Amino acid sequence: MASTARRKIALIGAGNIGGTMAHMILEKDLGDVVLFDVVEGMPQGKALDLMEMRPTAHLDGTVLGTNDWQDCRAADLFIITAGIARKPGMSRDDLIATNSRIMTDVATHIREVAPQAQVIVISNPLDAMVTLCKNVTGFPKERVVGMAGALDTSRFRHFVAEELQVSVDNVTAFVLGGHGDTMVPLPRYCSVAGIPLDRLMSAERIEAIAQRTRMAGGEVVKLLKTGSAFYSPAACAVRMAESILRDRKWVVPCAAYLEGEYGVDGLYVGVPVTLGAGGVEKVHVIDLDDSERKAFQESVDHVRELVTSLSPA
Ligand code: TXD
Repeated sequence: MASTARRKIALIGAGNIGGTMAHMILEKDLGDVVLFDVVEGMPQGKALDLMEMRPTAHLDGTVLGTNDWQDCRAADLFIITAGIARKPGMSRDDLIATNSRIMTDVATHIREVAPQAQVIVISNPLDAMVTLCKNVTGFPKERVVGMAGALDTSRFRHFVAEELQVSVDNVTAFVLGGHGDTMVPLPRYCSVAGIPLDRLMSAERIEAIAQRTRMAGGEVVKLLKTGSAFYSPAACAVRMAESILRDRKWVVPCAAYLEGEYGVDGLYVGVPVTLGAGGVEKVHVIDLDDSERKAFQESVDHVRELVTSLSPA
């Protein structure tokens, strides 16, 4: 990726998250956006609306809405939300059959139009979709990463900040494992301005917040009724994109392909990684106590089961 040229960012899926990311990318001026969807007119309409916002918002970047894969040619970064989202009563895993077909189609096109690209996958069930994307593109593990832990962490931080009435900026948190109800919030690694969380909150309150975090996606789905969360997932993916495109080297919990780290081999699992120009530049391995290791293992087992159930592409 040349450092002087404007970056080309292709958003595959122009629905709730895709459209919101286009807006956020323009505001941050991370590059020029291609907003792709299979629905005719919708990405073009959103792109036109965003382009007409630019004079008033003083923005220079461009957004192109399209149904043509050729417009995504040589993009530096793809962010994939293509697929269907949850409705009340559905689990993320219920989406697997439909979204596997869509992901196979999308990844095949990416391989063809931009073989050097970086890819961030958002579509659910996340751990299975990011695996499929890596398998179909054949891209190295550094260049295909999944967004989930960033969102789970953001939710945990919000709940802690709200309860303690402190700035969200002061709260750090870690959530490991798969993006599902088996995710593993790690309160032991959470702090408020450096103060360990257990000095500020009872064990019962911490566990209640960890549990709310596990179910937080469903809480939003239940309220919205017609789809799932989109502002917070969009912000998390755009932060990951910024770390990659601007080589910020932020440490972010992401679904990364493990080859021995945490005792896991050949599987995408949520772990803290350094994100930079090289994509996933480092997987950080942290100590887990017995109960954390047990919960992590259960989450890994669930991800493995889900990935094994993927029909051959
Ligand atoms: O943390 C996370 N990873 C997530 C994931 C958090 C929240 C939501 N998450 C998942 O993201 C959710 O379960 C969905 O699987 C995706 C996208 O969620 P979004 O809310 O943006 O869904 P929409 O609004 O339904 O948008 C999906 C778009 C829609 O416009 C379809 O027409 C399009 O995907 N679509 C396609 N685009 C391109 N190519 C193909 N083949 C295609 N098929 C559908």
